Amino acid sequence: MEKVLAQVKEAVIEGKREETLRRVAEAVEAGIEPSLVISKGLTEGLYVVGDKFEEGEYFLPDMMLAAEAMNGAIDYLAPLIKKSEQDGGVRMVIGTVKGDLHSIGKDIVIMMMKSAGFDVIDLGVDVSSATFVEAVREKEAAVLGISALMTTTIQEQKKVIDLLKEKGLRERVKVIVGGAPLSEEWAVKVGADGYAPDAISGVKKVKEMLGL
Ligand code: B12
Repeated sequence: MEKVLAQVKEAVIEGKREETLRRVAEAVEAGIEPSLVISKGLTEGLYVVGDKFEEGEYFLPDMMLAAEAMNGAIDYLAPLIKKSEQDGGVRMVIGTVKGDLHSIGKDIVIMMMKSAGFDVIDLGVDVSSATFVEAVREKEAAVLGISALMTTTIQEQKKVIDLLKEKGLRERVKVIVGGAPLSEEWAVKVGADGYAPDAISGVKKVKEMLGL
């Protein structure tokens, strides 16, 4: 199992879409849980790509190739993630903040929330505070998820929460924030109800916040 996951990770680092898909299929055939293929193979690969980019070894096109490889694999894995009906009906609105185009982490959170039975509305990326708040109101969401991947965009999470307060909607919805640069302290600072470092703990956290 270690070996095949390492091969998945390596294929993402190299930005090889076909190779990534082939390795992911091998992992699934070997009986490895799709969620583990995502967290221990694909995601770890992307984190290495991020480090290489930061160190100047990789450039934007390398990061784009890796992201494409990851997205192809996610499309393949999504239908394999089992659906559970237990929490059916609880509505969540989620998006990535304004100025931020990173979608992969958010999409994995959506996949896991859906597999746990939540009804998820995806607002996409580069979402303004006004759009988040309007969606919470219009969709009568019980949960709002706000993703931000850059130190230059995480402040937007506070703007969304402040606007919820201003519009008198803050008490109606539980807010969870996520994204690689965040921490528990950050979540408290921006006034969220919770934070989770990854999609699986995100599902747990949301259930806990709702008392499910
Ligand atoms: C892939 C990638 C891209 C892709 C994105 C493709 C896409 N469709 O998403 C592309 C190539 C487009 C891209 C562009 C850029 N990127 Co980029 N990118 C990355 C990279 C390598 C991986 C991100 C990723 O997908 N990770 C995998 C997923 C699974 O992990 P995740 O996003 O962290 O999500 C998990 C958790 O955080 C959590 N989570 C996430 N959201 C939420 C929400 C909720 C509610 C919850 C509960 C949990 C949760 O759960 C997820 C699943 O477990 C990161 C490196 C890194 N360390 O993050 C850089 C990184 C984020 N990018 C960076 C930069 C600088 C850029 C660019 C500015 C580059 C440029 N010069 O143009 C642009 C910005 C574009 C923009 N305006 O947004 C920097 C940001 C630095 C900073 N200031 O903080 C990073 C950190 C790379 C680096 N080390 O320098 N990028």
